[in-house]
Amino acid sequence: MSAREVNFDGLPGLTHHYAGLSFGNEASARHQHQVSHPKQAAKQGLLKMKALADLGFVQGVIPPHERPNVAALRQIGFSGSDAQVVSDAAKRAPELLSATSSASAMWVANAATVSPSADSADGRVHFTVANLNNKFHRAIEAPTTGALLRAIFRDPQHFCVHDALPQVAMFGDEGAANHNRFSQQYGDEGIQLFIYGREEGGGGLVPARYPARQTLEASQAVARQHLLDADRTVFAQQNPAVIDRGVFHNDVIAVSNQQVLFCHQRAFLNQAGLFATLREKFPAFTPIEVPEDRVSVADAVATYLFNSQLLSKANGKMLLVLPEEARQHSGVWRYLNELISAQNIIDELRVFDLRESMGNGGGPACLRLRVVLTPAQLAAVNPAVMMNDSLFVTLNAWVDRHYRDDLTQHDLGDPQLLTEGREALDELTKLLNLGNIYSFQQ
Ligand code: SUG
Repeated sequence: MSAREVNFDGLPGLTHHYAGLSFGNEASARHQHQVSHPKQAAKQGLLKMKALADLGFVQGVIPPHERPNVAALRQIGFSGSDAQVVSDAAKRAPELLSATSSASAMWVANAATVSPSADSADGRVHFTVANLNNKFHRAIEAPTTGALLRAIFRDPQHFCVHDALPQVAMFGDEGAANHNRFSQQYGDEGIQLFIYGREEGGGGLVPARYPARQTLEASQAVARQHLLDADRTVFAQQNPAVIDRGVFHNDVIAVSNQQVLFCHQRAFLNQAGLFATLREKFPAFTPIEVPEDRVSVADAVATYLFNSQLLSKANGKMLLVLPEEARQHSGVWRYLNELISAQNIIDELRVFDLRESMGNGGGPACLRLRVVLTPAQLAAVNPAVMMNDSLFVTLNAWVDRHYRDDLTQHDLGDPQLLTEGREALDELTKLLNLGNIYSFQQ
């Protein structure tokens, strides 16, 4: 058997709520202070994982982080017992309690950048934990992300998990959401495409309204760290104009799989030049470019058409996994159905209700981290995190036992929520055989 792509999905945590924390992510701003449904969020995520596993795709799960993050609150001046830290923060700085309670670690496309062993000089799978330093609530994810990845990809003979890049703006790194890889077969040596929003040290074009989170310097550092062949690595700038329209990560406007890049006409700066470079390095490169007059950037952002998963099926064709919002939009849905009959690569659409995550700007592709693995590497992954019938039942029952139905920002000040979270995660680490990874377990 040859290498295949394995998707690891982040499980929404117990404190999933709508805080409006991500300037530049319009869904996050729009849903600020709405009531969230953590139990439903987790169940929607589990349903997607299970459905894809049932279709024969290899699927894993990545657990939530401990929230509220009491250590982060202590670092910014709150003190006393853990319960006092939480209640004091709720009184004096509810927005900081909200940030340190965000369940944003569910969007594991931002957990790390991953390079398969076929592309790395030392023949190992490399992960660089993303520092996510553009937003406070996300910058605090890195240490736990590193611990989780090391508990899942344990064997240093096969896997190398690098810590996050330095936590400064120059190295702003948002992980796999700004990274694509092209290869004919997954196990072939590929071409890696790193997409950045700005060059810290250069005077290039930058968005005027919203932040460009990923820097060229960060992408270059990740490529160096992953021991990639410079001739097979491409760096390209995202179109700053679309960042200003709410495309805060490249995976909101483009998705790749094997030889295919499905993207909007306005995704990249100098898109024609980029396609020519990719074709030169990889003659099989096949772009499927959606014109603005069929789907506007605004509709792409509203429906998350491109935040889809493009998955290779056993029949040699590809499946596009979309959020329900793409089906609800008549123009986008019409375009998708025409696309299916107009080419012979993508032959199936599947739609999932991920409304809880979508409310914060997280679609199907945000919720998953792609890892290409050989059979030997897959056998070395912690087997307890792989989705199957029994894990699905176990995790649903775990969610039923521990998650609240509704949550508002006000509820975050309840110290009982911290206790509920710790009890749940303590149990989860046992279910998933992860060892003691959370700070409350140390
Ligand atoms: O970083 N939203 C996340 C969404 C991440 C989506 N990921 C990808 N496109 N790969 C973000 O903006 C909002 C949290 C809040 O406002 O409560 C948030 O963090």
